[in-house]
Amino acid sequence: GLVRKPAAFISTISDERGSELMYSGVKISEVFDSQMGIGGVISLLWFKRRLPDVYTKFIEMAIMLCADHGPAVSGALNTIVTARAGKDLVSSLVSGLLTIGDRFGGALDGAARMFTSGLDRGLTARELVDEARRNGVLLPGIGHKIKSVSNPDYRVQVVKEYVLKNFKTHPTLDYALAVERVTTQKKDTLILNVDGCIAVCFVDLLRESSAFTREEADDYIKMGGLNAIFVLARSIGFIGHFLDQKRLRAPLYRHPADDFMLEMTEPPRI
Ligand code: Q5B
Repeated sequence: GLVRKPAAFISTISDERGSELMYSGVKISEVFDSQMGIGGVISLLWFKRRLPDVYTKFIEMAIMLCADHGPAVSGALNTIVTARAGKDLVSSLVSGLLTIGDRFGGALDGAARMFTSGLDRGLTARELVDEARRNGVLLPGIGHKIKSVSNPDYRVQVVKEYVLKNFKTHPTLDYALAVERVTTQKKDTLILNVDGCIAVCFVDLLRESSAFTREEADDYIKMGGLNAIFVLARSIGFIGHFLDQKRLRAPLYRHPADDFMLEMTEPPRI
């Protein structure tokens, strides 16, 4: 009989072989006819299902709110310096993206894991904070360089208000807000930041929307894909910074010498 050649790889999210491109089984014409927007496309290609509008709108809000946060943040600065060194779009974008991690923009996955771990083990907010301190770790999703209780982050307020109003239940957000009440007692910059807020709300989307089984939801939390929201969103801003520098014909960047301190060690004696 016929011997089937083993497949080189398996792919399950899109198919371009027929007369119409399909995203997770949905024809591209249907994607447009139903006006599902970028949130709907993300729900098809990332989660292989069509999420209700209330959740695709949340995803779109998160993307819009994280698209940029000025030129001073790590990633934008890298993109700007790279563009001014004469490099191309992809190199400049990638150099910005590579700064995203535990400290800058990439705290979503850590926050999702930390807050669900505390919640699932039945720890009070105070117990979670004390445990982190004992283990010598910072709580991902808590703290901001310039935003604080007295200088609140509008982005966090918008996401929080939307989820409190529109999600059926939001236990992870409630828990994170309880943790914020504890951490801000120590310092008023130790707020639930934009990474942390979007992450815990995403956990509530995964766990509470009825669109995922609990096993699927916890698998997404473990696999480390939530940073994708920030990565995708901030790519919009980094591309903007690249175009901005090129438009401005900005020359090669050199950091001003009066802005750093050179500490030279004595040469070894011979
Ligand atoms: N302490 C964000 O540090 C920052 C603590 C904490 C417990 C914490 C820091 C941190 C976790 C990672 C995180 C995402 C580095 C941030 C983002 C996107 C952005 C960026 C933008 C955008 C700020 C002072 C005292 C010390 C610390 C304690 C600090 N954080 N304790 N849990 N999480 N957070 N990153 O201000 O006793 O005095 O030694 O790593 O969530 O990236 O706009 O800039 O859109 O682009 O330098 O918004 O919080 O604070 O290091 O001086 O700490 O608070 O142990 O205690 P800071 P430090 P002590 S959103």
